[in-house]
Amino acid sequence: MFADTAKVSLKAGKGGNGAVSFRREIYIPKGGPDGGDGGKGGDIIFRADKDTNTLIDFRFTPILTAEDGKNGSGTRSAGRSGKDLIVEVPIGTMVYKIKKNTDEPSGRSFEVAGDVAGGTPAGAPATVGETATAGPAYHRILLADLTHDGEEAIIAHGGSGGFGNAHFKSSTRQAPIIAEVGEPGEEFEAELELKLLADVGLVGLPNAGKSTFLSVVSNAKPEIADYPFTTITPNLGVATIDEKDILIADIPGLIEGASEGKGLGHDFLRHVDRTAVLLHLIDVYNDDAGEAYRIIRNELDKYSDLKDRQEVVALTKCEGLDEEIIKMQMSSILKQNPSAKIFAISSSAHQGLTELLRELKKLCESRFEQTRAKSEEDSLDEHGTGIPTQSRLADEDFARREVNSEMNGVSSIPTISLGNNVISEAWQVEKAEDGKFIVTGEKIEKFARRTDMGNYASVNRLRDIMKKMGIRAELTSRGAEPDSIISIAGKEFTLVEDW
Ligand SMILES: Nc1nc2c(ncn2[C@@H]2O[C@H](COP(=O)(O)OP(=O)(O)OP(=O)(O)O)[C@@H](O)[C@H]2O)c(=O)[nH]1
Ligand SMILES: [Mg+2]
Repeated sequence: MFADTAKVSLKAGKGGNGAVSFRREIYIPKGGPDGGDGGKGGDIIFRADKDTNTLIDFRFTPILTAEDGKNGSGTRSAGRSGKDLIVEVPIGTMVYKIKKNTDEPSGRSFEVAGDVAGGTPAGAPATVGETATAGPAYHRILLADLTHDGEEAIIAHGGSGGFGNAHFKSSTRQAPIIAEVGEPGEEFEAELELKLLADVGLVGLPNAGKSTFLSVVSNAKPEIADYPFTTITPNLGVATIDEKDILIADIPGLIEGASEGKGLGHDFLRHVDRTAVLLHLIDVYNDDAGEAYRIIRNELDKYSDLKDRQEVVALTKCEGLDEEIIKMQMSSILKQNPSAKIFAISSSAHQGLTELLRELKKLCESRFEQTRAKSEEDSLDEHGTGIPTQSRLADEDFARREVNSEMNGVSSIPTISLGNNVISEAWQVEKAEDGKFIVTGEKIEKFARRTDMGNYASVNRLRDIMKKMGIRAELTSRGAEPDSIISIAGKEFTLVEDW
């Protein structure tokens, strides 16, 4: 079975706890603090792999977990980091984080109007309600678009390990008994979507001769038969023309209503979505080639992204056929589209194939030139994220193969992942109905997650940090009393110790 979408639950490793420990040596009765740090939790990394073809495995293993970091110990021994989990996916896999629109940031137990901290990672475009599978009230955030073999992206970050008490020694604190706990790893639902990347996408009615064409011009060996919908999963093949490789994708035949999901329709249109050029094949034995052209063209026009894609038309099975009939079919197509470029070919007799492949190559190259010129103008897309827009991807891939053969591969498409390098110091205080004060904000939540709540000294350190960040002053001005409950990232404590 072919699977081109999948949903998975991801849980990156938790960071190990830092240790509280003191040196004990024969001649040093009161040694200094030597508690080591906890190890980092393992990341979940997705890697594009040319030998993986479908997302089917994720239907059987929908939960992916990376290893936790180990706790630190005495003699400044750091805990071992958790092993990263490497997940192999097909080339062309897009990874989205699913975010329910009702999702609350960690630790929140009530609704606050407006946007909340810790939502969309900086720069990542959020797409609202793209698919029906995750229900209406959610949006997806693109984390990575893995477009070439071996490309990797960290999808879920493991938590940092906590500092051991060796870190907390200062001139005024000679024997610190505090250590941090490890942070939890990122945990969320993700949606995977596979979109084939090719230079040329084959479209046409069932039985038009698409798979036969692919089998003759490329190394691919698709199934071919004289009945509709022989092809039920996409095939990829490489055709070489004038020392240039063209990657061609063959998809199941389209029928009227395909853009609304009829036949195998819509699911497969997405696979030609990222191709630079469409090759529209029409069986010359159709009663009316113009009508066959119109039906497919109509579906492509309704599938918005394909509307303006460059197109070449070829009448198939033309071997031994009367010139007059071929001309008649061509003029019928031209009535539908006066500027259509039409070739007459025969895959079985190998006629007209070289000319057609040359034309496809020319169009792929000119499309690539155009996009290169455009991307020089605006090297970042409209979101300023550096993520190439989808229509650009096929071209970049086309270019990359050229570069690969000449220079052994230096270009790469940038991918994004949940970067947590820049931590926002901003925070917010809200008073909940039950009288608790909820503090949110990336940095303070990070500290709170690392605080060992069972250790009064650690909690006091968190209180100190709140004071330094100005949060305490705000709490007091909002009416917080010493015994008020403060809640940060799900951890609760009183504003002042011993209340
Ligand atoms: N005479 C002749 N027959 C051809 C030619 N190309 C394809 N055919 C025949 O047309 C029939 C359909 O070919 P396929 O390549 O399976 O057609 P398809 O477009 O892939 O069909 P689906 O996968 O069902 O959408 C098969 O019986 C082929 O042998 C050709 O150049 N000449
Ligand atoms: Mg086929």
